[in-house]
Amino acid sequence: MNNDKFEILNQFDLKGKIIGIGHYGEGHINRTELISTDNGRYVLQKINNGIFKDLDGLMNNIKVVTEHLKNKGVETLTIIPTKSGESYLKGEENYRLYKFIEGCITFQIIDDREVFKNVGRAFGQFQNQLADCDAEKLVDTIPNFHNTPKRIDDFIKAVEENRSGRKDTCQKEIDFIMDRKDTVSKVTDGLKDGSIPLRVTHNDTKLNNIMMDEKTLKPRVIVDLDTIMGGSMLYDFGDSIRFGASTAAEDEKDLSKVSFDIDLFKAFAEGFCPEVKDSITPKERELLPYSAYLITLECGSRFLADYIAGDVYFNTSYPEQNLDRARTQLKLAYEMQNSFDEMTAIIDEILG
Ligand code: ADP
Ligand code: GN1
Ligand code: MG
Repeated sequence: MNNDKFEILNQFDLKGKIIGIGHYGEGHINRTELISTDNGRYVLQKINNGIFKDLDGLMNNIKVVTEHLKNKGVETLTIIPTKSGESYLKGEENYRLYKFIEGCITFQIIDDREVFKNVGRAFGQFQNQLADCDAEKLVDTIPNFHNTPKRIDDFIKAVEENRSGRKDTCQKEIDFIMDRKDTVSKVTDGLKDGSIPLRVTHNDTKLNNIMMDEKTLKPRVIVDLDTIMGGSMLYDFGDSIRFGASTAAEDEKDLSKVSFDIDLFKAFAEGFCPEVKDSITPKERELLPYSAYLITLECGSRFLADYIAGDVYFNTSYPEQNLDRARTQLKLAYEMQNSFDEMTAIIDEILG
């Protein structure tokens, strides 16, 4: 049954006899499998080459970043090379193998503010650990990844093309985004005028991309390094809030359960802000609350665009999942937009 997998695994420098292969994790992009052997566990990923166009560049980014982190004594992903010494297996399908990080769990949802504060601290520290990583060595694995005005243009195109024919089932959601299309350029403007520095950022800081120690529930390893590239600190802050400061799962169908939890926002900011207080610019600080709204609206528009395009980008497990995801994001964005003053007061309280 798994003969193909055995053939793939056989090409990696993997120790031990394979005793189990099973689907793993909740990622939306790659296909991830847990490989058990009689000599340790591994994670095999089919890298999504529809989305990532420059796999040599992408794997080189991961090598640069993981070596940078290891040199600082920071626990990170370990790439298991192929038998011929490559960082991934090239072909029509492309695979990579990581050591499995043992003793950890990830959360899809969180309600413990102490735990989330620690996540904020970990992402703030991650930012500092990468501050002296040379951005010139990194390629843009997805150009314009968080260029929100461009994302909105792409969304408008998807609506116009209406490839799935589903446009009429989500007119309310389309209108919500269209009403806000002129609110999305503050970060790209700041990057252009220099008030927001380009940093090496993770760009996909959702809660299930940070491995938490299963006993202490403290953050241990930040994973999913595919989108590490030049970006803004605000992307990382905003994306963490988008996913972690929600009271419900990203694809919750019952919107009455979904809301923006300002206490969780505060908890994350209490962890994150003190870590970056020496490097944050006034503009970045001013836009922390806005970044939560921006990245949430951006993500909502990406989910809705994908729903309308026929589920071609994000992994889905049922037909309406991208629409459900879009709806939670739009509700959160709405609530965040109404909480700017409260969020700003919290940031002021923390940073003085
Ligand atoms: P995707 O890009 O599809 O989100 P990820 O690289 O984030 O793929 O992997 C999916 C999930 O698998 C992660 O959210 C994490 O929970 C788990 N995971 C990834 N790498 C490892 C690893 N080396 N050890 C243990 N778990 C991992
Ligand atoms: C994807 O890869 P994953 O599942 O950690 C996506 C993010 C989105 C997120 C929404 C490369 O993250 O940008 O914010 O889904 N990653 C990519 O849950 O597009
Ligand atoms: Mg992931």
